[in-house]
Amino acid sequence: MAKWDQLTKAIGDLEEKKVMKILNKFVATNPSDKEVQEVIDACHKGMARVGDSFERGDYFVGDLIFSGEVLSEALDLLKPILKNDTSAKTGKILLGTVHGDLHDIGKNIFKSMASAAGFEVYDIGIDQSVGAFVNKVREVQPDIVGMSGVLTVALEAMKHTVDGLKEAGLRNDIKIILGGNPVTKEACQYIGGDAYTTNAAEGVRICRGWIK
Ligand code: B12
Repeated sequence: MAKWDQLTKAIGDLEEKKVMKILNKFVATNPSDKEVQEVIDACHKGMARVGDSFERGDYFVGDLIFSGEVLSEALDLLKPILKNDTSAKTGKILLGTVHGDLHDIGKNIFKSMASAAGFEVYDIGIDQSVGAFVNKVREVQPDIVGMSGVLTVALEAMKHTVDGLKEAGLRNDIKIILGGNPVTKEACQYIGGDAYTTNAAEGVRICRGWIK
């Protein structure tokens, strides 16, 4: 059994108490960032199991909602132990979940990790219209725009958002990173992003590379 399989299973089985017990024990060991990342990956795998159970019809929307609550609680526990690395030159990231998509757990993980890495993160929330992204880019003038989405339809919304930024004449001033499970290399090319990832830690590495 791999190290964090029990955690993955507990999340997949929606065993909130067990999840929090494992994580409280973990936090008390003063773990490294690498270890925190391993634990976040295990949580991620657990959420994929929840998704599979939902697809099979074993779980219902209420279970999805509960899984979201469990993961948010888990994240709140992990956030304070993400080390603050201020050695990187900080940049500004504008972050939001695109129009039509209400999922924000992955976005929030990226936000925590990017903040811990020294970025100033402006999170505009979920279900954000093209206009909301455009207006906030004008206001904040970020170095990077991060778009999140986990629904398949979010890919089209990301494309509209990138097109909107182009039309507003803002595209050339920013880098765009796309995140969320359905984003692939092909999707990124179609949407017109500069980079994509399904891993928050990799997303932070990419953003740091842009700010150097
Ligand atoms: C929890 C959940 C919900 C919760 C969301 C709670 C919340 N606050 O987010 C609730 C109950 C609200 C929900 C609702 C729905 N959901 Co839902 N949900 C999920 C579930 C189980 C987990 C999603 C999740 O949080 N994953 C864990 C996170 C950590 O992963 P992630 O988002 O990919 O993020 C990681 C990376 O991608 C990256 N990342 C993410 N964003 C960003 C951004 C940037 C800039 C960067 C760099 C990186 C980055 O970092 C993260 C960590 O590494 C998935 C199943 C699954 N397999 O994903 C279904 C799933 C996404 N949902 C689904 C569906 C169908 C729905 C509903 C339509 C259900 C319904 N009938 O009402 C609604 C849609 C509502 C809407 N309009 O958005 C489908 C989507 C199918 C599709 N192909 O489009 C899935 C795949 C389930 C399934 N297998 O059928 N859901």
